[in-house]
Amino acid sequence: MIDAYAWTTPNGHKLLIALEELEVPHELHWVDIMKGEQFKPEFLAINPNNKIPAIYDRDTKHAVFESGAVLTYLAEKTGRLLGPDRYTTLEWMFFNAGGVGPMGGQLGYFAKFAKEKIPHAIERYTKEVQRLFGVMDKRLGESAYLAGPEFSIADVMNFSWPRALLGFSLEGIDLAAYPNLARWIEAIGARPAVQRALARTPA
Ligand SMILES: N[C@@H](CCC(=O)N[C@@H](CS)C(=O)NCC(=O)O)C(=O)O
Repeated sequence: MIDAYAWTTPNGHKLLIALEELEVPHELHWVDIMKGEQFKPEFLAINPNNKIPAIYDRDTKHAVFESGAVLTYLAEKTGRLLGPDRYTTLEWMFFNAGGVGPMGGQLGYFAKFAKEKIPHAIERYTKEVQRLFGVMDKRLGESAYLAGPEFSIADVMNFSWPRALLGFSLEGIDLAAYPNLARWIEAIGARPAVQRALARTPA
C-alpha cells in the first residue's frame, strides 16, 4: 500500500497518472501547496525538499521524493512501464527533471503568474522551452514514445509540463510548430488511465 502525496499541478499529475496506469493500491493525500501544507513536519519527513510528488510505501517502509525517483520506484515495484531500455528511459526522465520541468516552471511563473512582467525573463524561458519542445518533437518523429515504441514512465514524466504550458496559451508556445509532440500529447491524453488521473481533484 502506497501513501501518495500530490496536488493538481504538473508534477503532481505525474504521480496521479502513474498510480492509475500502474494500478497501484494507494491512499491519496492532497498536499495543498497554496496553503503551505508542504512545510508541515509530517510531510517534510517524507520529502525534506517540501515539494510534491512524494510517496511512502507501507510495505517496505520506504519514502521516496522527486518525481523521477517516485515513478521509477513504482514502475520497478510493479514491473511495468519501464521501457525497452533502462538508460533510454532514464535519459528522458532526467531530460524532464533538468529541462522541461524547471524551465517550463520558470516560463509559467514569469509569463503567466508573476504580477510584474519582465520581458527578458519571458524571452529567455520561452526560447529555452521552444528548444526543449523541438528536441521532444524530433525524438517523437523517430519514435512513437520517448523511450521507444511503447508507452513508459518516460512519457508519464514528460507529458504534464507541455500539456500545462500549452493550456496557458503563451505567446510563442504553439503546438502547431511541433506536430510530433502534438500527436504524442493527444495519444497520451486519450488514455483512460490518464483521463482518470487528471479528473482527480481535492474534495
Ligand atoms: N524536481 C521536483 C519538482 C517538484 C515541484 O516543483 N513541485 C511543486 C509543485 S508542481 C511544489 O511542490 N512546490 C511547492 C514548493 O516549492 O513549496 C520533482 O520533479 O518532483
